[in-house]
Amino acid sequence: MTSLDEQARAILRKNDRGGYTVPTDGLYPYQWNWDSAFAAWGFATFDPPRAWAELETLMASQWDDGMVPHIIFHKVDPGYFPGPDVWATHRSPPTSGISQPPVAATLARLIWEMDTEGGHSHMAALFPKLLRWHRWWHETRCTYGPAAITHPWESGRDNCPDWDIGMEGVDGSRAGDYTRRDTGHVDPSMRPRKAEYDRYIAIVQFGVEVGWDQARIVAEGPFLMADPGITFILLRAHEDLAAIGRALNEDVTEIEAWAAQLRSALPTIWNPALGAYDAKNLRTGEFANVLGSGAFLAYLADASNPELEAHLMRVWDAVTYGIPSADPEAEVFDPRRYWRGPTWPVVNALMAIGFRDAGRHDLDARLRRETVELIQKNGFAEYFDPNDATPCGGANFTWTAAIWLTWAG
Ligand code: 2M8
Repeated sequence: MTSLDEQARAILRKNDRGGYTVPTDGLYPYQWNWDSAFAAWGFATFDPPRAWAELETLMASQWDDGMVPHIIFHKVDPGYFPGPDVWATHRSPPTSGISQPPVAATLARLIWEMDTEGGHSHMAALFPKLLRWHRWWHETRCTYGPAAITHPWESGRDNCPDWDIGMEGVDGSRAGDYTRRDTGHVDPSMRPRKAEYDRYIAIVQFGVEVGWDQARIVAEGPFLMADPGITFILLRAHEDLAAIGRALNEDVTEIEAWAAQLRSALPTIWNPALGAYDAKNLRTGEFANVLGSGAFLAYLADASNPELEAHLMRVWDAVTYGIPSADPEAEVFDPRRYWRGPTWPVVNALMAIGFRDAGRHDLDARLRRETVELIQKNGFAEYFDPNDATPCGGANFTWTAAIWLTWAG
């Protein structure tokens, strides 16, 4: 075990709040959905029971309609905004009212492979919950074909340029006065701008106004965009859930049908003008015309092609470290501003799962080498400048530690 392995384990232990892990101390004091699934994967390398507990705590906050919320506010902490009072979902424990990228089934399958015997009963208990969550995605978010998001936060890639055209239609002036907390923890120039935050809050307020009625949010809400990233993550997760179900002798016909339907919708998010998968404003039918890391998650769902790969190599060669979250040759590229350019070790790890499964060991080896270099040079940061490796956002980050233990290190 190297000292970086030890540091990574220590980060997971330190961010463990008992049954759930926070993304990082201070900036993110609650349980986040996809961060938690990555934390579980990391724990599985040295403490499998703790890995299962993480997933169980996450799924315990599932809503009656099947949704698994993006934040669970176990213990109120004034260090984060917007807190449970703003979301007003009236759940116990309080939660947000949107979801996040459904990586849990994919990572649960990997965790089960690492803990086959000990994990059997845990996997059997989690399966029906994951099934209900996937049904929720299929029924409420895939009505247009690809997976739709109702808030940029739902994508996990909050302020990436993909959402700019959808955000133009959101009236941020409704947000009123509020105090951000994120900019007190980290350099504000690395965070979304105020104009974006006003709109984030305005979309939350709409959810509160309609009592978090998901059908109304999809039909009438201020923001609705097709997300290539979630589409590929969900497609892959459907396939992993079906594999889990088959191993448990469950009937998986329904899951296979969801996967087939989602795969058949992929041509609707292929933008011929861009030569790549693209986000689409579902209110107007307009493409974002933005190349981002969501498109490259196609590898995770075995949905890449030579045209997309040419773009991948172009954007990757344009930076020094890892795959950037936005196209470095586009005007909007901003190498340190959160999801508008930086490279995210956690997204690199997801892409690498796809590279490996496709037998693309060349791509996996390069991505791994560059991600290792970032962490060796500058620690377990939330994300990095892809040009000069500057560590950005929060330090001692759970998912960066987790992907070190499972993939990079
Ligand atoms: C970021 O998102 C939250 C809102 O959900 C925020 O900025 O306050 C994103 O990077 C998201 O993908 C991540 O899950 C979360 C916690 O790490 O932080």
